Amino acid sequence: MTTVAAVTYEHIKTCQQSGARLGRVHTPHGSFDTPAFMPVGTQATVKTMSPEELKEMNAGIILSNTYHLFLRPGHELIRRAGGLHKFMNWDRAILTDSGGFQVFSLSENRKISEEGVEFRSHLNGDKLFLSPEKAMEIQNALGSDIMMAFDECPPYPASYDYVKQSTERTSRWAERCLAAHARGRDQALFAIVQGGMHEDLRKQSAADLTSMDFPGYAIGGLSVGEPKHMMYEVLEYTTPLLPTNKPRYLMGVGSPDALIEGAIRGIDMFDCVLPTRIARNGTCMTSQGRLVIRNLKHADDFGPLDPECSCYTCRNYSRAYIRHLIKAEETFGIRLTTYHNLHFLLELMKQVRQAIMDDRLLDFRDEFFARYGLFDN
Ligand code: PRF
Ligand code: ZN
Repeated sequence: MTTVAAVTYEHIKTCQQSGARLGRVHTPHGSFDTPAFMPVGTQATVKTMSPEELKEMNAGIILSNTYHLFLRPGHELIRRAGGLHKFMNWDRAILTDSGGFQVFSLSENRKISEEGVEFRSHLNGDKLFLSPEKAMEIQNALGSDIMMAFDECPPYPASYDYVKQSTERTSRWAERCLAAHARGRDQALFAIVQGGMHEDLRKQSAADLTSMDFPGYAIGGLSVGEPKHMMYEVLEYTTPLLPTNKPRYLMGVGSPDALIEGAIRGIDMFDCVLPTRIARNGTCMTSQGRLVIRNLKHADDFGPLDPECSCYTCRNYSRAYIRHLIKAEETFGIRLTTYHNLHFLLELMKQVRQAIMDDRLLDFRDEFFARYGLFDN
């Protein structure tokens, strides 16, 4: 009898100029091309977008959150609904984060021990507990195609000793996740490499986790306040420690410059709330850089957000109209900016994949930055 892994990585080619990887990830809910960007649907919805709209812009996978769905509406309810795909009417791939990051960034009075994390709900103050076993139980109930191991993302800065203890615990937690994972046939469990900004700890973390043979590996603990050059440096020595025949996922990174720099360093998957979050205050990503639609200069501009964009928003609506909607706090305004920003990043990843295919990703980066600008986020 042969067991077929739930999620597999098909390598298509390596960029001769940069070492970036062009590939395809296969899941029980379809395949997606890599490097890929995953829109974030924290509460079982990508804020203001319907699944039909996400498909129209060619999203092949979205991310959702164990932490939020555990608190509300509860994973047992979603299990009864037939799983997260059915609950939210999304039939393409879903990756769920484990809660190991959100519990540290959102909850109060958290107490971390070898067993897990005790915390108070940011919604109603209830005392709750998450552990490797609980995170697996929740994600098994949600039925995501890719589940993430329960980890700790150490803050930045943190002492070497703290990061070392934390990273070793994350390895022990990964072992427990593997043991607790009950749906190996149709759900893949990815491990998360930690180790802060320390090369030896990243090496140890990658060695611990690769010896357990997960079907995919994430790099966590980056984009937590460190300077960008430091993140690129850590990626430079961490990505080569990961297996070449499995997907590599850089967690919580999604600014246009970091997507390109990450792909150059061998990353296959990314997620970030950035495009959807900034859209809701009227900031748009365009081929010429950031556009703040509230600015007075757009008040009587009847051209599109981005003259080079072919999205639904840019084909049909003007800057003047979108500015009016955003200022009037009309929901349709943030739907239009959200659609455009997601389309922009999904299209950027398509261009990145084409540049890998053509062995010119470094040239593409230089051309992109010359027009977009180098500013952060
Ligand atoms: N761990 C988990 N989720 C995450 C991170 C992490 O380190 C990050 C760090 N940028 C974002 N999301 N589980
Ligand atoms: Zn557009």
